Amino acid sequence: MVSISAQPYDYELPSRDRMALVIIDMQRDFLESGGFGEALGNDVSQLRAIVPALKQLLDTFRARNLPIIYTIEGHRSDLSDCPPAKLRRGKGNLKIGDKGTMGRILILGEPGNEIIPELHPRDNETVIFKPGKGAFYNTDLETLLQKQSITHLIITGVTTEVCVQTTMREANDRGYECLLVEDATASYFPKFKQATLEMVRAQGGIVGWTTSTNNILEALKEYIMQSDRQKIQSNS
Ligand code: TIU
Repeated sequence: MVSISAQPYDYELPSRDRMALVIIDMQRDFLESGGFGEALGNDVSQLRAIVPALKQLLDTFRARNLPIIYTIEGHRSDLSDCPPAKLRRGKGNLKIGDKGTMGRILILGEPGNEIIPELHPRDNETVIFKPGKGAFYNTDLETLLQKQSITHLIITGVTTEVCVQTTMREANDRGYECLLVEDATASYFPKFKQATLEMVRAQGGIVGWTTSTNNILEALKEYIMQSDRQKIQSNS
């Protein structure tokens, strides 16, 4: 059994294909000027700090053919999947569906809705399009995870206290073992990120665990060596 050093205690990894890297909403809408994040009044530039850590995780999962799931927050062009309350929310000049410098704000298929180029999904990787903050609400994520027997989710992306935390709580209630990667998640409000990390791992990991990218990469090296050894033994 391989464990990742984590808080509030070590996170035990399951057998090889039962864990997935989940990359939440790393789309231009939240990271670039002219998108939804800026329309809500945020300084979007600060979210880019997590891109190198995310790239390292992505490269490692890709190199080992481990499952990767991306999410994108967005709505149909006729806004039929956007509750009026969500549409009304915010005080900026631009609302969901309005035309911005990257196309219509938070609309599926628009340039602003794409995942940033550094993390762009490959054709064989899963993308979940979600109308809400949580990745389970009105999506087929749960069906997909059950079909692949995935039980462990390594959770990353933006923003920590909104879509990331909502998704992690939804997953926790459904019985998934969730590990939030501290340096691969970001918020427009650093103090909200910090509070989220603390509340997730409080009370003996009431919502899950937190750790660093380095701890994951270290543990995965050991994990891959062990599973390669087992394969060699079972073939001999
Ligand atoms: N506004 C904000 O912090 N986040 C969102 O609206 N969506 C996500 O977190 N993806």
